[in-house]
Amino acid sequence: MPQANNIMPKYLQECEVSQECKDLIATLPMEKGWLASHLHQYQGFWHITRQLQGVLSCQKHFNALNSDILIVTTPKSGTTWLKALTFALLNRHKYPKMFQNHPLLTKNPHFLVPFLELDLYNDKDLVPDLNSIPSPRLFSTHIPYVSLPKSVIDSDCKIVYLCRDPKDTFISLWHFTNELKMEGTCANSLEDSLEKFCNGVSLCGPFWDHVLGYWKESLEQPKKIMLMRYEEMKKNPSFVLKELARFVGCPFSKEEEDEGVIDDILKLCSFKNLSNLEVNKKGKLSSGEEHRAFFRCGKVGDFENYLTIEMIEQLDIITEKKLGHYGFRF
Ligand code: PAP
Repeated sequence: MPQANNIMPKYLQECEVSQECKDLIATLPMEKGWLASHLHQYQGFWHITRQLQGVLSCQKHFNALNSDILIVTTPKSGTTWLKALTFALLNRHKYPKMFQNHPLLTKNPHFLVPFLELDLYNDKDLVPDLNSIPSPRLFSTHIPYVSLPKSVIDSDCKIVYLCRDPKDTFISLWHFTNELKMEGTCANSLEDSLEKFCNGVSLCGPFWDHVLGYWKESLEQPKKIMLMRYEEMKKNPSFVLKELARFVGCPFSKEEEDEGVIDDILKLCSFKNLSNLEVNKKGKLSSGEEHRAFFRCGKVGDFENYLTIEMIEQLDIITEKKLGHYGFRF
């Protein structure tokens, strides 16, 4: 359901950007956005204005530490879920009673694991002081590999990358952007949106280039980058969670496994549990998006309910052409 009142939410308002960002925008290719009015193509990828400001700021100011963990995702690939899982995993000793006083019961995962470019570095004048955050610091981003801050590349921080079959990613994005439109404005048609998506013109698109950038690097640097697929997480969540725990340097002990800690984390972070919490049914992000918009159906293969055979073929052909050649398949 679109936003019901007529006060324009923050995510739809034009944000103030620095002079540097303004000057840059004047030189960049521009397209009409899915939701915000403009998308700007920077270093090969499309960003809304607010995000571009954040990317520039992060590139300039973010100082990654070796102990940092960075969740990187293509938008709508399960970011909210992975944030919840990683937060619960890292904080399991601090909050052993997962169903009593856990922060995930009262706070949305996006609040607990902020986006670098959209939350922490989104103010053109303010550079956040992140030094007091205890290690390991956990952040997230949608920034493509080529645009990551240099300190992320140069440090030993860990990157957990998540992507999802583009057919489901696309359908999720299409629903999400229509959901967030103001009441009374036209919805984006499936056909027009698909054309844009296939042409690479989507949030942090081209989708396939985003995946390829991290896929190649994950092969080169397996200790630094772990690549995950939404479909694998759905199919074998406990295996993936154990792999994730090992990768970020806090593997589950035999005792924890026997005590059911893995199952507890999965239950706490499940679609059913998170989407039914009061905070996720009623709350909003500071940028105005309603939390419930991040919990639609959480299924693999929902695209079959929306895409024609021709549309499916179109997306599959691009995927095979752009990623199959590099040995990557969903
Ligand atoms: P973001 O990239 O904008 O932060 P993201 O969390 O990746 O959003 O996208 C939401 C998708 O993850 C939704 O997919 P759908 O539209 O196909 O339903 C949402 O339902 C799904 N999702 C959110 N939480 C969970 C969860 N706990 N388990 C599985 N899927 C989830």
